[in-house]
Amino acid sequence: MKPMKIGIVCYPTYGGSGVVATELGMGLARKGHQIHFITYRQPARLKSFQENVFYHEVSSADYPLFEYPPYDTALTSKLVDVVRYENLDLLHVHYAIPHATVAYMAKKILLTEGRYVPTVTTLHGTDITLVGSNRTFAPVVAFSINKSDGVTAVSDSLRQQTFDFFDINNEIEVIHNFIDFGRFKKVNKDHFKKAIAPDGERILCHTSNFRKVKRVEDVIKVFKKVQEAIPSKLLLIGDGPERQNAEDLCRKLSLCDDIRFLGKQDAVEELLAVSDLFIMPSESESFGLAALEAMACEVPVISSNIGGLPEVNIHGETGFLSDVGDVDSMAKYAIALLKDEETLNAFRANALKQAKRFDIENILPKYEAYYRHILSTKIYDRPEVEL
Ligand code: GMT
Repeated sequence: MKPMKIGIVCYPTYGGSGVVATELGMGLARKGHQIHFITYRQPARLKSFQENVFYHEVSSADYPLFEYPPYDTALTSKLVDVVRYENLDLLHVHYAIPHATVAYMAKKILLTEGRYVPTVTTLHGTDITLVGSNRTFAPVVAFSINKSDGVTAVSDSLRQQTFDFFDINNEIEVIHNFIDFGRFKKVNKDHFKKAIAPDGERILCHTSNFRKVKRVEDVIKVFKKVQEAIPSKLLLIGDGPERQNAEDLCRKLSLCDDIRFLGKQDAVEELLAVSDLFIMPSESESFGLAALEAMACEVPVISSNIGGLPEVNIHGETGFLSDVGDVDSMAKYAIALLKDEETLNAFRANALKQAKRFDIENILPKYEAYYRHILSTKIYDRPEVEL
């Protein structure tokens, strides 16, 4: 089949949506498609040269008159330019705000030149849940979703939430997050394990951007209870607004010797490889990519039961699910797993088996098929053309 030329717009940070967008683009490029990333900074995971991958930086003019640089306008102009000159078949934008809105504007501009570039929007969660608490964005988000040629959500839960929060008259296809087993797999890092846990302590792990929704303090409270029952260490990977509060709590609970704040790490898989248990007590999580990364490295997960987490972490098989904030229950499950090697090993195997369902090799063809489906829609069936 003919390779496609696809423009990808995302937030280029370490966040899950940027990771998914970048890994998706790189995976599609490996399959021969031509991928153009259009972002304000080189995506964190787009490090080295790769065939079929192009990067276009968006820089917004900073005139003294403007209090805020007009990023949306700059991005629109860049999209128009790249679609025109690279002859893109389709734009895939990650996040409704502002990307789907901007893509709509670019589409309308290109239509005045007689060129129709279909847009696909992927919803990742915060664009939907944030608006759940700030209704002023709702008209723009709903409009942008309804005007996308295709919409995907990263979990069944997020799809349902989108219909619940907004007035949506478009279809939403669920295409789950995915994992690259070429990178995320259990490898032998025994020397590393010895350095972190010299007396054979269990190793618990949490990775996030330390936003309030991640409830990092709950991770520490769970760890405190686990440590009272089983000698253990805790690795906290990532950084963000709640880091100071988390450090303060460690000091208050006298846990500083057993908790390591590692900051942002590129090789998360090496830390997961030495971990026995992953803790994700989030109060909002549309999928939980970090949990999937842990499971791919054979690490069972103790998580909250909100959002898309039950689609990833299977209660009593790959780990356990508890209500948000129920640290007693999370600690009880963690101890049950960590105290028994046989049970832990069974859960490790189940975690890997479940992660395999989300292998990038299975998910990439879903995106390809979805793009081809969107591209096959006849021009006169597209509502934009009459507007
Ligand atoms: O979790 C974050 O704070 C980052 C956020 C993002 O927008 O980059 O992640 C969201 O998208 C990921 C990829 O689809 C999902 O796996 C995360 O669950 C989701 N985060 C939330 O819903 C809080």
